[in-house]
Amino acid sequence: MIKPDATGKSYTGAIIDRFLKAGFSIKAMKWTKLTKEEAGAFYAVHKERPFYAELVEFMSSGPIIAAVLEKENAVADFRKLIGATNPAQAEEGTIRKDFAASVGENAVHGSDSDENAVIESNFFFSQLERF
Ligand code: 3AN
Repeated sequence: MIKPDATGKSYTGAIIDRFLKAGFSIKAMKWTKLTKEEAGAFYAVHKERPFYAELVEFMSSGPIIAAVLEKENAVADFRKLIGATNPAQAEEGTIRKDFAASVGENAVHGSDSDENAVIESNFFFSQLERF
């Protein structure tokens, strides 16, 4: 997902370019906006964390881009490409280093496992919308 901070600053094209240059292929993509309920459901695993309310508020504050990306070793390679959750700790050349402002508003989300990638893909896309 490209998050509302990044869509709001018009970083969308530059970030998608990073995905493609890193060898990911796009299997599905949509520009949409989450309601609070949808953002809450997407991040339900973080329900007990102190930042959950702030996260739900932020993720429903503006448009996002949801995408299904394909590559060998996609989960690990995507996390390398986006960098650490906190952009202050992200390596040079990573998306979060270059486009993120803070740990809460950190430009992109990446699935943390193949299992969650399937769950998160199904959250956003029907079978008709991907190939
Ligand atoms: P990642 O997105 O790198 O997998 P997670 O799963 O630890 O990071 O956190 C999920 C999301 O919650 C992050 N993308 C970030 O936007 C938000 N988040 C994590 N830690 C904090 C925090 N300390 N304060 C505010 N938001 C946070």
